[in-house]
Amino acid sequence: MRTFFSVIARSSPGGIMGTKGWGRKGLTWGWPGLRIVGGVIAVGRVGGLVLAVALSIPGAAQVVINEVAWGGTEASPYGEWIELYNASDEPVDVSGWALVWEGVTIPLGEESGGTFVLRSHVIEPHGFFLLERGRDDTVVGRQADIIYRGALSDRGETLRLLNPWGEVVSTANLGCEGGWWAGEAGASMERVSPAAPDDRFSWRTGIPGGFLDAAGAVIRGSPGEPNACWLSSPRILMSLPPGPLTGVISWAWQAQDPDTPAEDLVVSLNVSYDQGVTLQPVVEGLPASGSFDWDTSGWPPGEVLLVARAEDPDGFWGVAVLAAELGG
Ligand SMILES: [Ca+2]
Ligand SMILES: [Ca+2]
Repeated sequence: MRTFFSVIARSSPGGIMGTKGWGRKGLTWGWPGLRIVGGVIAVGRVGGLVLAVALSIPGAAQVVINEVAWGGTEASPYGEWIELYNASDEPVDVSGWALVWEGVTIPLGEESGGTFVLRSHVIEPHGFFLLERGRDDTVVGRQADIIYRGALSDRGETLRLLNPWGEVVSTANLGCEGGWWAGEAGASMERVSPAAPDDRFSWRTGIPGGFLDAAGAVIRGSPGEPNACWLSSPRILMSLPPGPLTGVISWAWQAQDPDTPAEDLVVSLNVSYDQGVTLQPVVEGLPASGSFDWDTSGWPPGEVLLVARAEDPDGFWGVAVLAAELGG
């Protein structure tokens, strides 16, 4: 059974837009007055505030770069691997597609360029596709769909998934200056949700999972499996009045978690004047849901990101983000 709920919110003034994902643990998302409708925008009204949640993953060919083990494995820094995920309800034939980054092209449907072993060119609905660099025992116990040549620099790369028309279907690490949004030597970079945008809030460092590397060490990551951060990270929605924010405003939020009781979640409300690079806390130590009367008069006016952040006791976290104008 699949259920839909918000994982990360990317917002427009006067509302929030969340994204849809799948869950294996039966979590359902609830917000009074909000109708969750797969594939469309659901709009509800909460205490007079307009709440909009974009739940759409465009139906066809929704394949994402879901995990990037740019730092290799414990066995070898060359033991890189990459995971794609088909978020749609249909199989996707990736013949003619390619995964590219600086100096590297990996065709997904033919043995050419960086691809020297091709075992599959169809990704099943809600299925995973694993690319291993160099050899199939980079990840032991999970057969690679593709074995490829090409290195990911520790100094950062932008990965792009291209369809047969050369259109960019998905990216990973776009906009990250001089490094990676997450991951480290021996640990992957996991997307927090297949539907999450590619930005600084959307990636987490992998944790030990169920697979071994070529030297028998546990891989920190989830090759060919749902991402650990997806299965464990809090989801949060928030709501603010529309228009420029002046005076005292009501900032409301609601967080849920796939595997942690709501009472164990801790929420903070934050402002960023630098596109999320740094967060300035407005208030911390909040419960999983509620509202806060925020006096904006003490904050410099300007374009900001408002970030509601929920964290569980294991350190998994999720955010809702709203681009807004502080009126001063
Ligand atoms: Ca994974
Ligand atoms: Ca959790």
